Amino acid sequence: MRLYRHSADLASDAFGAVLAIGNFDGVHRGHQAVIGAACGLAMADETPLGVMTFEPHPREVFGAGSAEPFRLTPLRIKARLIEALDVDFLFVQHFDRDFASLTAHEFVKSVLVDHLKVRHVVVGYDFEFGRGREGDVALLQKLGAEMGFAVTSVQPVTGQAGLYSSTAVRQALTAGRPGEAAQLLGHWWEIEGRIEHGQAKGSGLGFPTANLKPQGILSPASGVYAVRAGIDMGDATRWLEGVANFGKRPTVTDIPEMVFEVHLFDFKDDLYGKHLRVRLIDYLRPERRFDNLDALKTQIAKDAQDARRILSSTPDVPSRPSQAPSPRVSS
Ligand code: RBF
Ligand code: MG
Repeated sequence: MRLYRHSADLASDAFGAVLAIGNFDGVHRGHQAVIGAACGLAMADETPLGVMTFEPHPREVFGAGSAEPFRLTPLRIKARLIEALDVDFLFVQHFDRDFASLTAHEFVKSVLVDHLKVRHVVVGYDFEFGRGREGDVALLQKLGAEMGFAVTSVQPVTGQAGLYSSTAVRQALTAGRPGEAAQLLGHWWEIEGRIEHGQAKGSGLGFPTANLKPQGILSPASGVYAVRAGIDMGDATRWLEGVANFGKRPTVTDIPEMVFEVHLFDFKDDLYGKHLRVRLIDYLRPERRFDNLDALKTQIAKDAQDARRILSSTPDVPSRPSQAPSPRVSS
């Protein structure tokens, strides 16, 4: 998959594509239905398959500073998930107030038609675009008819766990239900980052940890998780199992910022400076203040046992909701 960040860089391999457009935060099963519909059309037409997304997330531009981070997937993870859907190129449209001030008509004419020369655009049923979000699917269809490209919209996709939506995924994660989040997403939710120097206290407890501070993304429920962690080496990423605490470790020193402390089973090497991907598999318990370190140590040993047991019976890929619907598509 090629990644384009500036329309000036677009090469001929991106022209005339079937293009799926959206924020695709999380790349959940609903997003996968949109990109999957585009994939089917691109194969039938023997044209390239492209995805257009916006960075930063429009809500980060307009909600500036006020709200807690809500992002499920920073660009790096989003791009990795989109690449796995056999997409030929990802066009990352820089989203700022200038871009947001384009009218719906201007966006379609200058970006989709003049720069990308799109053949076919695929969007979700609730797609909105242009200044003040004035444009919707009906307007996109009208402009497509005028300017010579086809438009397909994908109807909402509902599974047993409800409508697939980024909001539902966020709610599951902040409530400590990572398994439900994974069912909605179609993949385990991951946080990632560079391993920071921790205090060596974890080793003293008998449970050395690799520490990472997720930045600019949603905070899941604080507490203890069964995890699978990948030492990021692209396709050769090495996956290990472990147990992690997300919190401020009140038993030891209350630290101001939440930190993810990951203890990997049967692993001794130093991970400092390495890039770690951490998949939240199951939630074990809330973080607590213990009377002494011995009590904490006993609890962590029990957490590790619980996590090993859960992980040994949890598949690598989250199970599909039992009533897997197929998306309705309309042109
Ligand atoms: N610290 C706490 O103060 N309360 C906890 O409930 C707690 N649970 C933890 C569970 C696990 C699996 C791990 C790896 C750590 C936990 N910690 C907890 C953090 C612990 O205090 C910390 O790893 C060491 O102090 C080293 O920084
Ligand atoms: Mg949506």
